[in-house]
Amino acid sequence: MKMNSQGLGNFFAAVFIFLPIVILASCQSGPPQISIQGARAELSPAIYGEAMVTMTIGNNGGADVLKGVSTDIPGATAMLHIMKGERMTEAATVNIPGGKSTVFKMGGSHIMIDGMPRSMAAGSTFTMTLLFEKSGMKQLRLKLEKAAAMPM
Ligand SMILES: [Cu+2]
Repeated sequence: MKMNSQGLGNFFAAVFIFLPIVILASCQSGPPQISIQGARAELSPAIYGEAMVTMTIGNNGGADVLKGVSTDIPGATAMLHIMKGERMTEAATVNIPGGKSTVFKMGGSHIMIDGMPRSMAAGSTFTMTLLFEKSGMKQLRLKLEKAAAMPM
């Protein structure tokens, strides 16, 4: 490939600008770099006033721990749930390892909201706060979705 001197200069400029970004993005130690994608709140098909929140928590930095969840819904309680065999059980914390994504989903770790008032229905919005040991608080604005399907 033939490059004039200006093209070569641009090439090196690009390398020096992007190299530090690439190094940061692939770093698995040091401070966590938390990003939350695809967060969804779905009403329970079975239990009134209950909803499940699912999402993917990406982390391009060092390990972190999700140690608490809360909402601004009056009277409601939010909690971390993990699966113990076939049953959901409350957990005090969920580890968020570095350099990978942690998926919160039905049948795995997820967030459960209980005791929502009648005013909260499909289409209602609320704020969910996630508290990380190292990354501090992250807030998400979520909309309640209808239950996907009735369980058998
Ligand atoms: Cu649950």
